Amino acid sequence: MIPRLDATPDQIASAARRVMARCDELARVTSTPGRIERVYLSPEHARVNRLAAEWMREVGMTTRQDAAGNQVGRLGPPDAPALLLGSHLDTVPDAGRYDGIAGVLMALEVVRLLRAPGPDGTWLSPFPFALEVVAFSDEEGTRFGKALLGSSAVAGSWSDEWWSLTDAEGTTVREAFLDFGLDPGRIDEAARRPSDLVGYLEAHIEQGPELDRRGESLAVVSSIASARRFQLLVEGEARHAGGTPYDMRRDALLGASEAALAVETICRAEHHIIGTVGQLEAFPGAVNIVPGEARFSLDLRGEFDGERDRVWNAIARELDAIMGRRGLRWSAREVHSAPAVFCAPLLQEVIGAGIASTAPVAPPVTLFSPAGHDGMAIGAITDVGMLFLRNPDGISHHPDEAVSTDDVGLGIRALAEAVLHLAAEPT
Ligand code: HGY
Ligand code: MN
Ligand code: MN
Repeated sequence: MIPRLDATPDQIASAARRVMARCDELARVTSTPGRIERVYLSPEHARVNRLAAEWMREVGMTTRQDAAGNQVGRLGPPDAPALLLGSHLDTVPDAGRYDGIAGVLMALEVVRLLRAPGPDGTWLSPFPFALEVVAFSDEEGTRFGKALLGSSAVAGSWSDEWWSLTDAEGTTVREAFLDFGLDPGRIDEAARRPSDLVGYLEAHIEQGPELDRRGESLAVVSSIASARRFQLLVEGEARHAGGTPYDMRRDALLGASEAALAVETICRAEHHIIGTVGQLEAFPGAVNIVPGEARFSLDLRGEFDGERDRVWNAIARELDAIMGRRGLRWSAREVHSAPAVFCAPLLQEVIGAGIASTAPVAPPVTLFSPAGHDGMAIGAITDVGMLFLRNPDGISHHPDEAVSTDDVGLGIRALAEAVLHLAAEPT
């Protein structure tokens, strides 16, 4: 017999209101007044870690900041394997206030609802496993370009190449670690062994329009898109904007622009393949000089790694053709790569059961996630499950990103019920 969550509607509503209020509080911790921006190993990262630690202790957890700057709370026997709950607290530039943040705070409310009273006012995990909440520190990769740095350290897949990555000011990851008070030499201490873990469950806003279009609040996630990110360089020849006839021009910006349109054309013809050029810059960047150089980014995702790579090869062939026609040269540097992660069937099942406990729609919606998540790294060491919350209009990575208090309440209940279903599993 699977125990049902013992929580009144008022308790759920109060938990949801607390999540929303704390999302607002964390939104005020930003490097850029008037916008939300919080990047890895920044003073803002340190401040939200302190707030998260305070809220973890408030529900009875012991807390630690790990060797990669992730904030971790734990409830339960010191030597038991842990079920990880959580998401990330870092943001993109000019971000919304729920991407990642809501998932960390909802995880804390689930712990508050599920914890069991221990001796002397302490709180315990009522399960044969411990409950941990992880606030990952760099899911977006905003500062150094490589995403999932925090969760990669937890997965034990940190690469020494990353120490020399630099931010816009030229600060390396190594220097940023030292500035933040972390010891690069101890990064391996952040790694968790598969035997330490029962699994990883993450609640996250959908960051797309599917649930809104279907009029549903929650969804099970089937898999998380694989990702590759590139920085591309196009080289032509800077020349006088007035005196240079078109037939003599090797305009790098036009080559890059044609390339960006080709990415859209090629990806639109595919299924579950998404390519985006989010950055484009011309050099030397004067109004009266034909751009001799252009740099642009490519964010390429796919449901399957092989499909994604096939499309990258098609894009590369088209870039050869475009630049050949224009007398330009191009090159690409890959700055991030992460495999697709398929959510574990058992975790999909318990999340589906959790959703069904909130509204007996049959069967719960299941969605592929074209958005990336920390589960892409954590999937290397344990099973991953994700719960999506409706994100009205699907707008995200934008200040208008939204989620309703009611849907947060349904998500908290669904996540808590999912944990109860998992705990009832014989294995
Ligand atoms: O880019 C993504 O999909 C995620 O929000 N980092
Ligand atoms: Mn994001
Ligand atoms: Mn996110």
